[in-house]
Amino acid sequence: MNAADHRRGLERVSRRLLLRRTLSLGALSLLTGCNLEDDDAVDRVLWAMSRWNDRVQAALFSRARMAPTYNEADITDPFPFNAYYPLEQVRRVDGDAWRLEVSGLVSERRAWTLAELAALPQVSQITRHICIEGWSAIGKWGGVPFRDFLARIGADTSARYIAFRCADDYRSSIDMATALHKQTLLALTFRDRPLSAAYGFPLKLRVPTKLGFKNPKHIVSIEVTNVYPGGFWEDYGYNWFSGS
Ligand SMILES: Nc1nc2c(c(=O)[nH]1)N[C@H]1C(S)=C(S)[C@@H](COP(=O)(O)O)O[C@H]1N2
Ligand SMILES: [Mo]
Repeated sequence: MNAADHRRGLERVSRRLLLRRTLSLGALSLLTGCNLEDDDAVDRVLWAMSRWNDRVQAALFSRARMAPTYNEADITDPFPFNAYYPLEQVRRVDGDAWRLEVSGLVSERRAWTLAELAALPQVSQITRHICIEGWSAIGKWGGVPFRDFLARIGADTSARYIAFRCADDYRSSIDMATALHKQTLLALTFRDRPLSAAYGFPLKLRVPTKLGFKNPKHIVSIEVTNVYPGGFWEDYGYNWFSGS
């Protein structure tokens, strides 16, 4: 994966924007009810995602709306790797030295070790990861429900954003409603084993209600903030909300 490929995906979406300027409310059902195996349907979802502004999308977002879940037999094997660099350049994070920094609008600003995170109550779920480039894959991620973690650090849940920084200098950010969504996980495992380096060891955010680029891997810091944080692809012009 490189910047040029991502640019092409973005250009394709904007071309569609020029071709079809009206969006029926029926497109809303595409966001939740479409067959994601169907490339055209996925394209329409991507197009719809880019069409709406973040405010409208946030208003439509329902904390109660769940992303579909799947069975063990549905898991895509091998699961695809993607990053803004090739597989050979994946960061090898030292799990013992690694710390998760927590800052911003929280009552407990301190660093967490991997062992401390692993000691928190864990859940797992099998969901579909959808990349803006037009592929999707089903995976099983386990970890700490992000809303439980936010409660533990005493996050101000009236704040607007959560910003993530990663060991490979990737960045992303999500809205508070998505952060509090039941299926949003601070993931430590993939298929019941610690995340491998390629999939984001030691920690990634798994957000099944958002596109793949809003699932940061190799997280090193979390900040709760009211200042719009943007992100790596967000700053290139990818729609910030990019979800359902
Ligand atoms: N740290 C980091 N996280 C990242 C990326 C990245 O380049 N660096 N790429 C994003 C994109 S575009 C996708 S599709 C997914 C790919 O995750 P995977 O390798 O587990 O399939 O990671 C997302 N999170
Ligand atoms: Mo992606």
